[in-house]
Amino acid sequence: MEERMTLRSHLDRSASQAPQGPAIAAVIAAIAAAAIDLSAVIADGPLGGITGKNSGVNPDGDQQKDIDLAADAMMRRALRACPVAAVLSEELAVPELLDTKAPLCVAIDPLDGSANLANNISVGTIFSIRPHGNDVLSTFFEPGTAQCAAGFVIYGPQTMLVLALDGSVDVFILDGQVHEFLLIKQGARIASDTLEFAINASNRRHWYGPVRAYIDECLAGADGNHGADFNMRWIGSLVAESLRILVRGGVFLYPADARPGYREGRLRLLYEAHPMALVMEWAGGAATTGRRRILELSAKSPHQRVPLIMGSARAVRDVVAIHEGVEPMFDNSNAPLFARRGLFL
Ligand code: FBP
Repeated sequence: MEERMTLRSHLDRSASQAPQGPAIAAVIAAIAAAAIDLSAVIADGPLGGITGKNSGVNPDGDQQKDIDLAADAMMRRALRACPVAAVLSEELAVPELLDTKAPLCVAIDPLDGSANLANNISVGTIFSIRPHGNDVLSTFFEPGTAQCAAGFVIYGPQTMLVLALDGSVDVFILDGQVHEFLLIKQGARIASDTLEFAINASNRRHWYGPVRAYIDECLAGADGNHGADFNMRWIGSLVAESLRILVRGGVFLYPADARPGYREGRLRLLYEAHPMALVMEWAGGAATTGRRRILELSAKSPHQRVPLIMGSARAVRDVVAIHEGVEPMFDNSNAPLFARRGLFL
């Protein structure tokens, strides 16, 4: 079998280029090592003592499970040994200060979508790395364009790492025999056209006009302005939706809606939307609130929520056009239902 590049050698190569390259590489390597351990804990599930029971409430009011707390402890322990000034975790009210002279700050969702584990559905770790600015808090409050690297690990049928670094999105798979991530796709590109959308349609009655109009057009399919039928997916796991978009295109929407607590959407800017937006853009896709590019947004509080619409560039452009009151182009009627590619092609 052809020899694949390890994450370590990939990082060694890219580290030589960026000014903070070695520090960034150290952080990614530490997150990857913790993810390998976490993937074993997740795979063992109840056999390893994970009950899936609620253990408390996080600073944002979400239920925490024992596995959320275990994942948080593993990731933060790994980051303490890195050149990191502060880490903001979904499970912490405020960033944890580490070595305040260190060059990087990290925002992390240690285990996104843990409610899915009861059904054996893929979950993930999402991370965002940025250079340490004047002080810790203002670093986290810089726009998403300040990120120097980001990505996510998906714990599914295979454990994979999707890494946005040096302007490229690369995908690695965990080789469980040797406990290493191996490169399987360099320079992943998202199909610009798509006939697949993902949204939690049970919230339709709460959506605002533009999102409803866009989804109604998708549902009208061949009878509507698109002139082609759409397919729909909703996994309820951000990492799984994001990987699917990378592999075969698509558009994902978690918009703001009229429910109490959802007026700014559901997903968190610093450790969900910003890192996913970097992955999307560097892979040729796009990410918006519907009105503003996600990467241009700055958080005003650590756990700020944001509407997130991301994926294939032309689909995102159409959603933005509807928000702006402009007639969308819907010129994707020749798009294949799924882009004819996979990670290995
Ligand atoms: P947590 O951050 O609370 O784990 O939730 C995030 C998430 O699971 C995303 O992965 C997913 O896109 C979304 O919630 C699903 O939300 P809903 O249940 O409202 O469809």
